[in-house]
Parts: sequence; C-alpha cells; structure tokens
Amino acid sequence: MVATSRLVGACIALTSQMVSSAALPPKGCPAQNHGGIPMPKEFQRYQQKYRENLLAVLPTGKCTEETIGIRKSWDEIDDNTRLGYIRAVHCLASKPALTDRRLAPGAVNRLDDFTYIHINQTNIIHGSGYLLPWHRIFLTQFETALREECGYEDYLPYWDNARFSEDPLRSKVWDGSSSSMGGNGLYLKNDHGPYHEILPGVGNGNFTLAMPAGSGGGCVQDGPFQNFTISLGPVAKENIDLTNKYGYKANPRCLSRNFHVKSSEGILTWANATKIVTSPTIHELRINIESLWHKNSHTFIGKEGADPFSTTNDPAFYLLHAQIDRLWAIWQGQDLESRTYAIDGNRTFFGLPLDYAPDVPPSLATIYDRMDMGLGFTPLTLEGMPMTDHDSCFVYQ
Ligand SMILES: *[C@@H]1O[C@H](CO)[C@@H](O)[C@H](O)[C@H]1NC(C)=O
Ligand SMILES: *[C@@H]1O[C@H](CO)[C@@H](O)[C@H](O)[C@H]1NC(C)=O
Ligand SMILES: *[C@@H]1O[C@H](CO)[C@@H](O)[C@H](O)[C@H]1NC(C)=O
Ligand SMILES: *[C@@H]1O[C@H](CO)[C@@H](O)[C@H](O)[C@H]1NC(C)=O
Ligand SMILES: *[C@@H]1O[C@H](CO)[C@@H](O)[C@H](O)[C@H]1NC(C)=O
Ligand SMILES: [Cu+2]
Repeated sequence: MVATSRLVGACIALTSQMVSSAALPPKGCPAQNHGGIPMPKEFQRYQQKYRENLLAVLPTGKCTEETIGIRKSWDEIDDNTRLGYIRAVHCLASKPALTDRRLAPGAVNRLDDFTYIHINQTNIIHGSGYLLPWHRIFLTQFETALREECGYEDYLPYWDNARFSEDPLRSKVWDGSSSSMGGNGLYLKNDHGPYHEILPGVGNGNFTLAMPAGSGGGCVQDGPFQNFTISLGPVAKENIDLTNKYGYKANPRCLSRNFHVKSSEGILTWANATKIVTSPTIHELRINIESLWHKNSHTFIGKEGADPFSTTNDPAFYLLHAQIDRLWAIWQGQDLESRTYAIDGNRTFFGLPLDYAPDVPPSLATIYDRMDMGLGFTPLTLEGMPMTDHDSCFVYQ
C-alpha cells in the first residue's frame, strides 16, 4: 500500500475531475490534460492496460514500485521540473566529452558523446530492427547522465505530439518560453527548403531524403537554446563533403530549426497514435511508427532535428524519442508476455548494404545481436526491450 501510494498519489487531485468526465478511474497514474486535444477514451484504455500490466509484474529484480521512474509529458510537468531538466541539459553541454578524439575530433561536450554514437550508428539503427531497442537504451543512458552527472531529480519527459497535432506551437515544448525547448528558427528567405538530402553510407550516395520547405531555417530565436552552440554534423546534406563525410570535425554553429507544421497537422494525431498502439503485429507496429510518427515528428522540427544522423544536436530529440518509446511501450504493455521481445526488421537502413561494411548482409535482426551504444557499451538487442528489467525501470504516465 505504501509502495503504490507514490504512483497513485500524484493523481489524487485529478480523481474528482476524472469521475465527472466519466473517464477511467485512476490506477497507476493517468495523464492530465494541460491544454490541447484531450486523450480519447479509447487511447486512455490502452494506456491504462499498459500501466496495470507493467506494474503487475513488479518487483522484477531491482525495479520496484518504489524505484520505478515515472516519465511524464512535458506539457504536464511543472515549470520547476522543466527548468531543472533544461539546467541539466546545459550542464551536460558544459562537461567535456568522453569520446576518443580520434573518432570524432569535433566532439566537445557530453551531449556530443550521444551525438557521435548516434551518427556512427545511424545507418544501422533506423529503418531497421534496432530502431526501438537501440533508442530505448540510448534514452535511458541520457536520462541517467542527466540524473547522475548533473543532479536532475526527475525522469525523462516526452513530447505528447497528439495533444497539439493541429497547433504544435501551443505546446509547452515549443512555445518559446524560458521553460520550453524554444521556438522556430529565424526565417531565411533563400534557405528554408525544400531540400534533397543525401544520406552518406548507404546506396553509394544515391539515397536521398526529401525535406519540405519549412517556416524557418535559421538559428533558434528564443528560449533556453537560443544561441546554443553545437559542433558535430550536419551529415545529411544536398552535397556531401568527402573530407568530412560524417560531420565528425568541429563545426561550431547555432542550433537551427525549420518548423513544418504540415508534418504535424492531421498526421501526429490521436487517431494515428491509436493506430500505432493497436497494430496487430510487430511488423505493422514498426512500419506504423516509422511511417506515421517517427519521420513526421523529425520533419516537423526541421534542420538539425531532421538530420537523421546528427538530430541529437537538438535537445528536443530526447522528448521526441521518449514519445516514440512510449507508443512502443503501450503496444508492448497490451500483452507483455508475447510482445516484450518481439522484433521485426533488417540489420541495416531499409535492408540496404552499408558502403563501409558491404559484408554486413541485409538480413533480419535478432534479439541476440549486439548493438553499439558507444563508449564501449555493446548490449544484446534483447536488453533494450523490457521496461522493468536489465537497465530499464520506467513507466510512462
Ligand atoms: C563507426 O565507428 C567504428 C569504430 O568504432 C568505425 O569502424 C566505423 O567506420 C564508424 N562508422 C561510421 C559510419 O562512422
Ligand atoms: C550511385 O551508385 C553508383 C554505383 O551503384 C555509383 O557509380 C554512383 O557514383 C552513385 N552516386 C550517384 C550520385 O549517382
Ligand atoms: C544571440 O546571438 C546574436 C548574434 O550573435 C546576438 O545578437 C544575441 O544577443 C544573442 N542572444 C543571446 C540571448 O545571447
Ligand atoms: C495518419 O497519418 C497519415 C500520414 O502518415 C495521414 O495521411 C492520415 O490522414 C493520418 N490519419 C489520421 C486519422 O490522422
Ligand atoms: C529486409 O531487406 C530486404 C532487402 O532489402 C527487403 O526485401 C525486406 O523487405 C526487408 N525486411 C524487412 C522486415 O524490413
Ligand atoms: Cu535516431
């Protein structure tokens, strides 16, 4: 009883409101509705089932109801938590990189360690079977760095896109205030797209990504990441510089964005989120996440955040991917036994051969494959799949 109160406690204030709106009773902790389009009852039911099933298997090893990290929507946490998170991100940006300088001379700070390995692994961990497990471990490592190296006391927040799909700039993620991720980049008359970006490393430079013309293109103009200096990348470009193919050299510049609202309107909707969490198979789940959500969330941000390689340069990346991880978690949580370790997809981007490792066949990924998380950490894929085992211990609110 004492143990569960931590999870239920935060919801008590909500109870009367929940009852009057005839929503489901709070068990675990239902999301609040801080603005935007409320969560439909159908989605609430899936979220609730996920939460109940997940909490029912506790304790598993070191993960208990006492220790489980509760990941909340950026729009629902209070300003102090948001400011604490932002302060911790700046703190990582002020600490020296641990990555070997020979691998990435441009890696300056602890954020760059994450960006370096994300660039290095891009052609393996996107459009492949590793997308979900690799990013789950990556997020947990980032969350741990914020907490252990920078004193952040909460857990990783997520960007609940669906709540603001029709008007994303109203979300506290993007409203430009000092407790947001900041707003759009400066509108550049001649450099806001559309672009046809080449992805180096696959298809001998014949693979391009179409990027729509956004409404910005330049440096972020407000909020805590205004004039935020980044160093690695960009990597996906209209012309690849062969002397700096993966952007590992130092390239200090501001963080830029190029909001494309049409990537959100009518796309990052509750209906599509529901379609994802109700995917009948892991194959459909993966395809739905990639085609309905993942690509479009990145394209909405544009510029740095939309570069498949160095996207982590935009601190909003972590909120975006926590939402992807949450959708997978809710899907897994409908039937933990059969879905936790379900995997689908190839070992490389769209099953294409890698230019630098042509011997890696575009064969299917397995849960016993090793993944490279950087700094010498190479877990098995299966370690990135559970939510309350191995190094994971979290639940999305
Ligand atoms: C990634 O890093 C490894 C060394 O750990 C290197 O062999 C490989 O070429 C790198 N790949 C890319 C695309 O940078
Ligand atoms: C495309 O791939 C072919 C080999 O498959 C290569 O000869 C060519 O240089 C590549 N790049 C472009 C831009 O066509
Ligand atoms: C950001 O940089 C611009 C141009 O370098 C400068 O004019 C502006 O004062 C800076 N803003 C902040 C908040 O540092
Ligand atoms: C789901 O997303 C697709 C684009 O990927 C869009 O065409 C479709 O209208 C969306 N459906 C709903 C119901 O939001
Ligand atoms: C794996 O890659 C092959 C070859 O590109 C492709 O035909 C197949 O559809 C891919 N399978 C999955 C599950 O992505
Ligand atoms: Cu990624």
